[in-house]
Amino acid sequence: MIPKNHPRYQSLLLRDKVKNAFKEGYLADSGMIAHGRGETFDYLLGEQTTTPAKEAMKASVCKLLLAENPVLSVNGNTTALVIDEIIDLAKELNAKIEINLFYRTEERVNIITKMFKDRGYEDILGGNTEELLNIDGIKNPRSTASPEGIYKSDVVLVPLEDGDRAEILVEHGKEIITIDLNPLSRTAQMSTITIVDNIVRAIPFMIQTTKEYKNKDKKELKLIVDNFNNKENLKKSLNEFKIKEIK
Ligand code: PTJ
Repeated sequence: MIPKNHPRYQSLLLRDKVKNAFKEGYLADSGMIAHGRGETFDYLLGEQTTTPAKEAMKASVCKLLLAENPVLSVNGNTTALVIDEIIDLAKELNAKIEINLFYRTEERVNIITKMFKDRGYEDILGGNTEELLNIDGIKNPRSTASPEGIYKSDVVLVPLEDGDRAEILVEHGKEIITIDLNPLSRTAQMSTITIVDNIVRAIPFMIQTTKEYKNKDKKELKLIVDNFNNKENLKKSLNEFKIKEIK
């Protein structure tokens, strides 16, 4: 039991979620390492959502609202940290959710599928009973793609991963939005839009933004997307990392 007055209460709560997810069998062991890496970057950001991250999220929401077949890809860490919020975001955006694991095992996929279904979300894609296709070029189990989801998607949210999937999906004509606290990760560099923020703050912000934007004129959404430059925004995000002075 973490005392509420502990100075690192929020951070320890997230660690607990990650540890429990590992014990429950759906978070990869490497997922705990990934979480630790994320914590470090978040510490340096002051554990706050920055202005460039907000700009990236606004552009992302516009892109997802303008998409024909938007998909939110979920892995073990995303499920552990924000399963309820991802379901809310998918509903607000009218997007699909697909399970896509780097360390794919039947058992992990079954547990995550059940977690979504237990929350009343029946249409979860990427499960074990589905006939999955493969995205050429990705030489790992993460290449699976649901024919109704990532395979025919035009815009995909791919949070929390550092690898080659984003660039291969981009090569296949898809627009990729990532949430990654590390602005230097390969995924952050290769994505169409990079949100440098903690996923636990980012998804609620995106839900709120979707509610505000979803009745806007398409032209207005397109203008926000057109005025967004990911390279420039990534540079601004990198400048937000400050080593604080010791008092
Ligand atoms: O569930 P699986 O099998 O798909 O595996 C998932 C992990 C996360 C283990 C796998 O994709 C992996 O190994 O990821 P990496 O290469 O460690 O990349 C994870 C990225 O997410 C790193 O750049 C971290 O800084 C970042 N990250 C970690 N926690 C958060 C985060 N970004 C945003 N919010 C976080 N809470």
